[in-house]
Order: sequence, then C-alpha cells, then structure tokens
Amino acid sequence: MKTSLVTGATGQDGSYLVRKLLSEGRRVCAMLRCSSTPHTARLADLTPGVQANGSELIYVLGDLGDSASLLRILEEYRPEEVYNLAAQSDVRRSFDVPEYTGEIDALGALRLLEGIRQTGLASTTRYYQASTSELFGEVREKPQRETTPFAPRSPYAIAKLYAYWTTVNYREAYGVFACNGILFNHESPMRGENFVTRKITRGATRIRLGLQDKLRMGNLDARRDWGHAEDYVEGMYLMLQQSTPDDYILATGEEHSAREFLELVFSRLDFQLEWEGSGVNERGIDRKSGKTVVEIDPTFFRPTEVNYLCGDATKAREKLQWRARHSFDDLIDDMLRHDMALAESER
Ligand code: NAP
Ligand code: G4F
Repeated sequence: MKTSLVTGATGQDGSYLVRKLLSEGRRVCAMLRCSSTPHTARLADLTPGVQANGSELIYVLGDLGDSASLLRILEEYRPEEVYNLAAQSDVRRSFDVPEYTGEIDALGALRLLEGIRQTGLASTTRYYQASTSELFGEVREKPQRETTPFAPRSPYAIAKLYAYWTTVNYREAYGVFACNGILFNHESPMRGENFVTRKITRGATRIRLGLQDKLRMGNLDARRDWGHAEDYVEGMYLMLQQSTPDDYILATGEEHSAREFLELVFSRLDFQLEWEGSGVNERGIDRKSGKTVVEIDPTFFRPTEVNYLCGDATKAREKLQWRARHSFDDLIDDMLRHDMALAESER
C-alpha cells in the first residue's frame, strides 16, 4: 500500500484530498498542527484507522514551522507521496503577518523538501507543492499560462514564489519528483468563511433567514477564475501519477467579478438587489424590503490588489486529461445548498 502524507489536511483542499486518497486505497498520513481546540471539523465524518476498502487514515502531529516534527514524520512513515497543502493562505491577512506567512509558506516548503532529502527519500518520494495563481499578481498576459511571468503583489504571493522555485530547484538539483500545481481560485462548501465566495454564500443565506443584517465587502470589482475544489484535488493527484514531474496550471478559463458572484447568489435567494452610490459609499439595497444588505468596508481592501486572474489549463487538459467538471452554476448551487442548511440549523 502506498503512503501519502498530506500537510494542510484540515483545510478545504486537504479535506477533499484525504478522501480522494483513501478512495485510491492509500495509507494517508493527515498532518494536524497543535491547537487548543481540534481543527478537524472538515474531517469529522472520517474515523482514523483501516477503512472499509482497506485504505488507512492516520493523524500525525506536525508543523511546517518545526523541522523536527517534519523529519520525525518522514522517518517514521517514509511516504511515497507528499502533498504540501499547509499554508497561511489568506492574502489579506498576509499583509498583517508577513513574517509568519514567509516562515510557513516559503520556508515551510523548504523544510519539507530538505527533510525528504535528508531522510534519503529524494529518489522515492513524489512531492506536490500548492502553488497559486497569485504568483501572476499584476498580470502580464491574459489568460495566464505556465509560461506567463510572475509578478506577485502580496507577502503571501512572494512567499509562494519562494516555495515555487524551491520546488523547481529540488527537482533539478536532487532529482526529486517535485511538481508545482499553479491553481486558480477554487471554492466549495468547505471553503473558509473569510474568503469572498463563502463569505457571500454564508452571509446571504443568513440574511435571508433574518440571522444577519448585511454583508460588509471589499473590492467587488476584482475578477477571479473560480472552480470547484473537488475537481482541483483530482488534478493534484494526477500530477503525482505521471512518468515525469512538471508544473501545471489548473483553472476553468472563465472569469467573473466578486460583484457578479454576489448578485447571482442574492438573486438565487430571491432578493432584488440594486446598487446606489459609489466607492466606499456604494450600497446594495433589496428593493423588496428596502433594506441595505451590502455595504463597502475599506477594512477588506488590500494595500496592493490583484485585479484580474484567469487561467489557461490547456497543458493539464492535454497531459493529465484533467477537466474542471463543475460549472460556475454548479459551484454556486453546491455552496448555497450547504449554507442554507447550515443557516436553517442556526435558527
Ligand atoms: P486552507 O483552507 O486555508 O487550509 C490551510 C491548511 O494549512 C489548514 O489545514 C491549516 O491548519 C494548515 N496550516 C496552516 N499553518 C500551518 C502550519 N504552520 N503547519 C501546519 N499546517 C498549517 O487552504 P486551502 O484553500 O485548502 O488551500 C490549500 C493550499 O493551496 C494552500 O497552500 C493555499 O495557499 C493553496 N492554494 C489555494 C487556492 C484556493 O483557491 N483554495 C488556490 C491556490 C493555492 P489549521 O486547520 O490547523 O489552521
Ligand atoms: O476570496 P479571496 O480572499 O481570495 P484571493 O485573495 O484571490 O486568494 C485565494 O485564492 C488564491 C488563488 O488565486 C490562493 F492562493 C489564496 O490562498 C486564496 O485561496 O479574494 C478574492 C477577491 C480579492 O480580489 C478580494 O479583494 O475578492 C475580493 N474581495 C472583495 N470583497 C474580498 C472581499 N475578499 C475577501 N476575502 N473578503 C471580502 O469582503
């Protein structure tokens, strides 16, 4: 049985990837970090130990800031695959904690790769690095491809740039089967509530049920290429099953503004949203009730914004036979179904 180590197992992508790897019959070492209360809500329905199909789930304690814990895990389990998903992944927050973001997102990747080398796993362990479309930042080309120059615009993206090149370097210098997945935004009902899509589906469903008055939003004119996380973990898995390591973009090729996402969600919930005012004074009013349901709050603006991201995943389609199976509408439906049930449970 192959062993796969997943860092960031408790996050959105980790929760889908752990399930995918268990369905493939792997022994899955899901790395958790120390916390006073468990962060395992997204894995709550899984029981550690041997599963019905013979696969196995093991929780291991480690932190990307702590080489000793990573070395111990690598020594003990000698995984054939390492999926490095752990990160301080919030772009806005990275401006508040730039040093910590670099420590985990940049040096954390180095610690893992160097651990793979020092434990003698360089020729046997395959490594996936969770790279990001944020690397393209102030975009130099539309849509963005694997060959588009990087122009990062946040401490988060700069840390991920270091991790990207470290991954390439360990591939070239030590022959590690190391791949960068340059993933465009992907969302799901498991998305953290601080990210724009989930903030909107969670907030709008709560407003609909009278549990919340309004949403306070940042720059609604930013455009993103939003896919479904379930499709994107399939791509991560495929990258490590190839005969040679490489770097791939995963994206839908379709872009929407945060405003479009918000308008679609509100209209599905039967609001009649109309905009009044401009800039920080802009407000979204529900014509049916006359209430203000959306306000602009500059707290959510970023010192440097990434205004536009849209990816070309031709290489992944051709070489990995990867497809984004969920449409934009499917994504919204899935998130709204989940968040409406959650809001109903809070009434
Ligand atoms: P997420 O939901 O924020 O999950 C982040 C995970 O990292 C959590 O499990 C978190 O643990 C863990 N973590 C944070 N700091 C850690 C540390 N010091 N040591 C060990 N674990 C730590 O992120 P996601 O959306 O699933 O994204 C997964 C990865 O893909 C991230 O690296 C992200 O930067 C990258 N990425 C995401 C997207 C996207 O659109 N989702 C796109 C491109 C790239 P706790 O649960 O304990 O906090
Ligand atoms: O949902 P977001 O916070 O995601 P962002 O910054 O694009 O980063 C996510 O995707 C990256 C891949 O491109 C990942 F690498 C990263 O880890 C993370 O998963 O914001 C999306 C856009 C931004 O332009 C932001 O300014 O939405 C805009 N926005 C407008 N109002 C808002 C809000 N973002 C947040 N979080 N909250 C708002 O109220």
